[in-house]
Amino acid sequence: MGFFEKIKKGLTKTKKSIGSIFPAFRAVDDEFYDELEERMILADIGVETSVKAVEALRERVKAQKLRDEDSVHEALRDILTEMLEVGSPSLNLGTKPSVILVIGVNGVGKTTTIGKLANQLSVEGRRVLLCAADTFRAAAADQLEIWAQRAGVELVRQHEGADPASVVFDGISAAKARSADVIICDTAGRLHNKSNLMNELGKIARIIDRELPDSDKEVLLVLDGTTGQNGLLQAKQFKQIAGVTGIVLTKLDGTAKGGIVIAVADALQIPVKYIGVGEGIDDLMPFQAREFVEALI
Ligand SMILES: Nc1nc2c(ncn2[C@@H]2O[C@H](COP(=O)(O)OP(=O)(O)OP(=O)(O)O)[C@@H](O)[C@H]2O)c(=O)[nH]1
Ligand SMILES: [Mg+2]
Repeated sequence: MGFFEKIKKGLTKTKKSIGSIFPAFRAVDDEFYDELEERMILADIGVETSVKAVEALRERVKAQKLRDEDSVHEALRDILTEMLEVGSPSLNLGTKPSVILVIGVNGVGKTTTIGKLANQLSVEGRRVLLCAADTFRAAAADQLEIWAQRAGVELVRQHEGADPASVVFDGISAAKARSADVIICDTAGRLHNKSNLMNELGKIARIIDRELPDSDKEVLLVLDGTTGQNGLLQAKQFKQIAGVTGIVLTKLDGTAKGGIVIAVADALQIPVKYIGVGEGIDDLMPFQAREFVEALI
């Protein structure tokens, strides 16, 4: 199944609850704009971004004298696509090794995403090494190890409760010794409290910078697509401490309404790089803005 079909299938919840984001068309009047804005907010696009998009549409309709349904629909697609195109959607992994640090609150799908991503990169011919820097939960490294086996990639781990930064240090040393291409670090989503978590991530980021000053680095923030506007709040907090370079939005196969993708990209000006569309190893897709918008509206 291609990107478009997968997304279209996943976003049936939106279709069921609000029909289409694009209201029944009579004329482009205030009533139309109000209804459109309301539907966008219901689809999780968020108040701020919805207001902004509708404002942009008003201007474009006026400037280009658009009147018929098709051209207004098309203009809206263009505007939403532009809002999603806030940076490169692909990973910057030019150096050997390069690093991907994966962060996010607990349960959003970090470890699963790492498994899927490791598999994709490995299939592309890169030597991947996973680093189990979530030492908080007993089973976390075991779970990552299962994914490493599935994807056929290497893993570096320590005992439960070990210092996560020291696991990352080990991972980097191993990657250098074995000339791995990409190191992917899993991290804990929950520690005893939030400031602990943020301190820990800061420490890991500093170790990576110190040990690999010239390497390409990606910091991927994983967000659960079904948590709606709460995801936006999380993203704002993580952006402050970890210099996020890309978003992975998971669980778009389930009850997600999808609009959160646009809200996050627009509010944070961080590109969405991948979306998770299931629990299987192949259920991670590189994000395509235009096709996403077409499936959404
Ligand atoms: N349907 C669906 N489920 C997903 C997706 N991604 C992850 N999951 C499921 O979400 C649950 C949590 O995933 P994990 O990868 O363990 O999440 P995590 O962020 O590593 O969680 P912690 O390690 O506890 O912080 C698992 O049951 C996954 O199978 C997705 O794209 N779609
Ligand atoms: Mg995990």
